[in-house]
Amino acid sequence: PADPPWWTRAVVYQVYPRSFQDSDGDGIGDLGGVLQRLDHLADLGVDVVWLSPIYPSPQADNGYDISDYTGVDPLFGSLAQLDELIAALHDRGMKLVMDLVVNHTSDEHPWFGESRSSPDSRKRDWYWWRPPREGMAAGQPGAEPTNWHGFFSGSTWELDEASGEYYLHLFDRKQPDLNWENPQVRSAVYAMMREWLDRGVDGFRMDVINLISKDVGPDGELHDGPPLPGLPYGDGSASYLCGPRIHEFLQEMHRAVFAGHSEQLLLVGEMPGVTVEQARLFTDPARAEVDMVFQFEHVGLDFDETKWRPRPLRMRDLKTSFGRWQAGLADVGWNSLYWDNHDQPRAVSRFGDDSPRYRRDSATCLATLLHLHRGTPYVYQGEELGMANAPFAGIDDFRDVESLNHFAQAVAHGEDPADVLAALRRMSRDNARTPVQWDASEHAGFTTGKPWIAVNPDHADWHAAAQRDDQTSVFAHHRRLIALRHDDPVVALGDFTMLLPEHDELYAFTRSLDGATLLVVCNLGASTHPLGALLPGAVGAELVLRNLVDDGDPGVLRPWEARVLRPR
Ligand code: ISL
Repeated sequence: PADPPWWTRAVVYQVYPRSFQDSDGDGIGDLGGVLQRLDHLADLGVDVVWLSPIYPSPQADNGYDISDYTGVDPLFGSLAQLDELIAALHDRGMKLVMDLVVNHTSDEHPWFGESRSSPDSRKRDWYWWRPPREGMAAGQPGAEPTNWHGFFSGSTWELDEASGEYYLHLFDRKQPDLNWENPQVRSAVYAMMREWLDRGVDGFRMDVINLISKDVGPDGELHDGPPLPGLPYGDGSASYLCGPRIHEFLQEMHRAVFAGHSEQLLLVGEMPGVTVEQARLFTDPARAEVDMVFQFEHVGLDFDETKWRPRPLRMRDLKTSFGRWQAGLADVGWNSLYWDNHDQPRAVSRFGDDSPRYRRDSATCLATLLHLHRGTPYVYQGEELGMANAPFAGIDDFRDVESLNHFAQAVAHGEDPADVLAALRRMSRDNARTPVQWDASEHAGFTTGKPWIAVNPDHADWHAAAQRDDQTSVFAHHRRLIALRHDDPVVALGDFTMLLPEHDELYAFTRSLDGATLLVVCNLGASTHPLGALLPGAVGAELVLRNLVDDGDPGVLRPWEARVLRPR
């Protein structure tokens, strides 16, 4: 049989450039900063860097609102520096994956400017323009073409006074949705992607790529969704999550952009709401769509209807979910594995225990659990240091459009501001966006200026400089996990079997390949558990890797202890 793809052995590191390293003192991270920190990535041993958007952008959504797909925003540096970064990574044997944001552009993209200029514009149909609801006047409350609630609160429709028509924006009003039904839009996107590949980039992380196909009727009809409790909007997701032409579009993209060299590339689709069944289709190599997807099930287990209604995670839910994804993509397709990214609160605070006593142990326990699954692990900047959620004092400390809009909308609808703030503290994306903590100095070594969002005060104790040469650090543990995946084909390719599915604190599984087996046992809690009775094979087994600093009693699993074992 053919060799397994290179990315089955790879670990990806996500750089969110705005918060990684500033090189020019303006308080915002940039490409010069990434270039200064390549040793950190090489030290960690990652194979791929995924770079969040650096393209020209009004920064309404920190660069996920792109006004020019072909350049670099001066805020982040220059195209020459990007070329330098590609070359420097390649020199060190690493690859660079760019963010591809093509569900929408910025409203300041020339395509949208032309589209908005007149209903007769040649690019009018490049976006979703619709008249007010039948019998209603433009601008009247409820006159929006559909009742959809946007990802960032409010309606998904914005009125353009000049034409009296609305345009669709699933995210911010400054992020109008491109109309993928229009073949000119698709060829323009594919041409742009080919240019980046010609420049040397090694693949794409495709932003909300399962939202590009909308369920539109033959006469352009779009449909209302079921009402949302307490809001004057409905849930439109049935009209845009994995819409009717999504597979057709991705296959067309693959033929137009990747055909002939896809083996060297990494293609990962970010797909909110994707199911295992759909993911099998997206990642089946025979269908030539993407290599893997980011699914959202496990990061939706700790809240009720919306992320702003958090509740504790139940261990059984986590096992059922991960177990189903491991099984569902066992014979076909491939998983991507993540706890953290720039949209999620910090894992050690969310699923671990960030109290001084257990922060190191729970961060390394969670990492062990994740990296030992079958799939490609993604490490988000700072995760390798055990970075935690930030102590935001009030609404003025937040920067993210999603958080700010939600606060305004919830308070306007009568929620208690203190409750809304409490939810933001737990779930806001800004938790992941505080600057990377490089050292103990005033701004954590991130900038010599004033950081665009406050540095977490815990950087005095939690920073890279202290961890790099400390074999017991969260950083050193990540380095060992990454090396283990590189060295042991069982970690990369072994079959996954969940053990103890009902247990409330222990998460255990085996990985097996060609007669070799690894047994992974993780204690996701603060009590001690005897292993002998639960997993007899664990007691006499050879220790491959552990997260706690000393061996301990092989028959007992201590709080937040994780062990990778080779049964004899
Ligand atoms: O962050 C989320 C959880 O509330 C999602 O709603 C998130 O907006 C969604 O996962 C899509 O994310 C991607 O597209 C957005 C951008 O804001 C995110 O940063 C990006 O990762 C729009 O481009």
